[in-house]
Amino acid sequence: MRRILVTGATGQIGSELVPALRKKYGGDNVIAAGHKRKPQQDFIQQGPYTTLDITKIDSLERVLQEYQVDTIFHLSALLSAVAEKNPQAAWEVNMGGLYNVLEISRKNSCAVFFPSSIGAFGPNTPRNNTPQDTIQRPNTMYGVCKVSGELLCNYYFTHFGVDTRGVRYPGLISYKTPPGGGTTDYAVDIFHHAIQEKEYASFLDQGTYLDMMYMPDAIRAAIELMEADQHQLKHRNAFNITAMSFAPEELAAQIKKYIPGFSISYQVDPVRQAIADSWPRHMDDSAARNEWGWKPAYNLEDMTKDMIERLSQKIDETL
Ligand code: AKB
Repeated sequence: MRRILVTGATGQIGSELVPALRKKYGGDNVIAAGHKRKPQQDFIQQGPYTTLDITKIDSLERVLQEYQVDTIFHLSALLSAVAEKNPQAAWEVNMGGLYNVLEISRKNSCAVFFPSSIGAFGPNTPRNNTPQDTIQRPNTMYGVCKVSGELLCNYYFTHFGVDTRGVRYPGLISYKTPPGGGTTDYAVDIFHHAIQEKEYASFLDQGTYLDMMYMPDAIRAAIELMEADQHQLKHRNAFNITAMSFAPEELAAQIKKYIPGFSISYQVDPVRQAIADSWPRHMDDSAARNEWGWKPAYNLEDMTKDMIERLSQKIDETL
């Protein structure tokens, strides 16, 4: 039986990971920890909720002791575009927070899930079919934190036996939470604008291919990796995983099938475009497929259909 702490529980991944973990392991066994963002009602109704400042190790220690945690899904982080605006804060939260989680896990024998990202790669990395093991020289603070985080997690596994595991997430698409300061967020933003205004000005240019994934696959990946037989894992931090790769105009064409009057234009943001241009276009995720059976369920067509149905319903409910 696991007792799980999810940090960053009110964020993009946490909002959907917490309910999925509670369904699998029981509501009382999953402690959702947020910081500033107000929790949704179900977080409070369906299991324990607490506030936590991840940069303060005492705060983490208190939660661990109170709930007798043995597994941490550590999701608190500033995303790429926000991190570029405030690199000092990004280092403090993204690296300082991870260091605290690993130290506490070393002392309390906890397993740790750490989400890395396509941001852990840089302009010198092969952009097509990006290998699992390849050059990683990111030029963003977000990427520096992600690649350092991967190395630190591996260090805690090899030196202290902490059961650390992670994936390199591509851009994640979901209807539950609004976009939160990432470079791949155009692929979420576009759906909100398409449904409400029938037009969207993309901050990434035509032809900008990036790996993407629908949130149900991302949630399943985290849970399946943490459940995988450790003897099958040759890698740990972190596995390339992807579900689809597309450019803004290809996503727009899919959306047009459901919203025929929709149109896309381009108002390129140079900061986010430069970040996107330093990331892979399409990763090779065969290590994840071979070592723990990773397989995405949603492609571009399935994801677009589901997003439009569910987001339209959500928007209707709030009107
Ligand atoms: C971002 O765009 O910052 C994130 C990521 C790819 O890690 N969605």
